[in-house]
Amino acid sequence: MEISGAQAVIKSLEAAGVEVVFGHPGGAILPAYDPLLDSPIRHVLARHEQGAGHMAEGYAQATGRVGVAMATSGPGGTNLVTALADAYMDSVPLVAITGQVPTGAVGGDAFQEADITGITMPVTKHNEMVRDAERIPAAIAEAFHIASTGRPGPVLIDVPKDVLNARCGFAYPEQVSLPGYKPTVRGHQKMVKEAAREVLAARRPVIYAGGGVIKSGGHDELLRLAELADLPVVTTLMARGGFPDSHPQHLGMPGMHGHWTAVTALQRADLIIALGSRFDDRVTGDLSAFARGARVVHVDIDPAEIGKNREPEVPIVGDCRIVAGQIADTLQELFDAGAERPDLAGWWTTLRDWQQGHPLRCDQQPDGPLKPQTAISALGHKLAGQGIVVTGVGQHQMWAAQLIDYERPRSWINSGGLGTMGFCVPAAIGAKVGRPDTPVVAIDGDGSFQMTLQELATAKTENVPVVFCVINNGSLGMVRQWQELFYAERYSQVDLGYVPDLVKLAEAFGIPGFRCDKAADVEATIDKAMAVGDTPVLVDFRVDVTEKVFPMVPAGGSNDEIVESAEEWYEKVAAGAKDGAGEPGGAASVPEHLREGNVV
Ligand SMILES: Cc1ncc(C[n+]2csc(CCOP(=O)(O)OP(=O)(O)O)c2C)c(N)n1
Repeated sequence: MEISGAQAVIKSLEAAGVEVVFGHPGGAILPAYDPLLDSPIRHVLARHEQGAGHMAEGYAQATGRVGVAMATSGPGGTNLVTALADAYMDSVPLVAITGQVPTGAVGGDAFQEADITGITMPVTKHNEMVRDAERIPAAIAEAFHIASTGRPGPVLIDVPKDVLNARCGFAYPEQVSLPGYKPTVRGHQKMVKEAAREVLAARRPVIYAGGGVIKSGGHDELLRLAELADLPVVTTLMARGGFPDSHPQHLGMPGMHGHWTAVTALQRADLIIALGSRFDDRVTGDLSAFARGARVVHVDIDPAEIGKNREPEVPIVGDCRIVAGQIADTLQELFDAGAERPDLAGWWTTLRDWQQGHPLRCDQQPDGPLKPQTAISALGHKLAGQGIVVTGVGQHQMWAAQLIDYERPRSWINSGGLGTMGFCVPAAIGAKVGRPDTPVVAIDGDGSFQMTLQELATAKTENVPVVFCVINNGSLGMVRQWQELFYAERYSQVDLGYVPDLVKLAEAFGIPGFRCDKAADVEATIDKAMAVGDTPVLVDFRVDVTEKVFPMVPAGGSNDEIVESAEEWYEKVAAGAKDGAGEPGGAASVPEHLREGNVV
């Protein structure tokens, strides 16, 4: 029986097991929106295609399944680009379906035409314009296969309107075979053996776990490997939750704003076992000064990552879950055969001393301005390792990564690679749609929030009960921090000026809104917001704009130069560099709506 190309699109999504599509309709994709009405697939109507894309990402990151976004041609497609780039950088499995102007009009600057396959070529794992309706099922099956296997990523399928309207047969392929696309998942046994030998020889080893651990579902294997040889573990921004924070072998997060001990342990290691991590500049700092004395075992499913930034002594191409398991098996065999366990007692003594001496600090005064760290830590305590935290980009993101304990994979969702402000609200909606029984707390900055806050209407319409918290400092806090520290407090375009009244805004969106500006009220406010449960809520935390994220490795600096507090910064890094500048965070630089007396 013949069906339309549009029906083939929807039937293919059904055959791929899709339960929800995040999208926004328009002319060229119109034919595909009609058969959606007859499909069991749920459609979530985002207010902006960027929102639809981030929702699909949040869904994918929370569930481990492929997220799906749908948009029309031209501006619909271009609005998706940021989310696609975001998914590409963070290896998020995504399939985007876009409408295109009719085949005959392609290339003619037709109304709402954009060369979306051209535009997205560098930010998708694969893309294709389907020119023949008969190919739709195979193209979509391939898209799901490519998005979800190997190193996951976004795939875009563009379908011209005449192809959507054409008649075709329908046969969804049971299996996809793509010659030339065969990700290597098992590590080479010789290299695995080498890796195990490196572990036996090391005296200061560290497992440097990255997002690949979560993507591969390799957290149990990581735990087994770490416990087998008593190895310390650090989890990157993308790997938070991939190893339980409460585990005694966990040292925290490395990186520019990482935990002091995690940063320094990597820096002083004699062996780094990199699992699904990519020696990102935010982790290495000055690459030439990074972990100079360390040998490196690098495990990654993407061969292009290996040796890209740091040449490893032991390169292993493969899936993190499988290779971590292989290394653990091999180590076990060596131990069973009488190999001596590495003596790490001295290393652990050093690490414990560092942990004692370098805790995270926050000097909340009971009657002083509410510190963002106080609000964020309290949210973490309330969640107690349960639930999912989603953030925007900025200081609040770093505090949420540092201060909240993540006990399980897929409990922390953020935009790590691209650093996309506006990610939080839609991604949190997508996460909650995917995991409706899990509490989802969105922790956003007031700048990031104002980029996609219109999606609160989507949350309300679709009844997605996320607790949206805005860490409201009236400022583009992270940029302000850089201007304070690197530009002698010359604040340029970081004061947001008028920030909408978020409680009234909540009211306008038909959801409850709460405000909190005192440390003493934080707990009660969170309790009230979390007790709501059946509808989205918005919490406005009015916080101290002068607070800065520490520890910090100065941009481009070596990880040896990690600084733990503003006092230390001004003493060491910026000594003498503050000529003529006012007091850090002086009253004049406090945004209008946060000045004393103006908090209502
Ligand atoms: C789309 C986008 N534009 C600009 C930036 C640069 N940027 C990084 S952090 C930041 C400020 C974020 O402010 P806010 O969301 O209020 O969070 P805060 O740092 O105050 O917690 C900016 C502008 C970005 N990451 N993304």
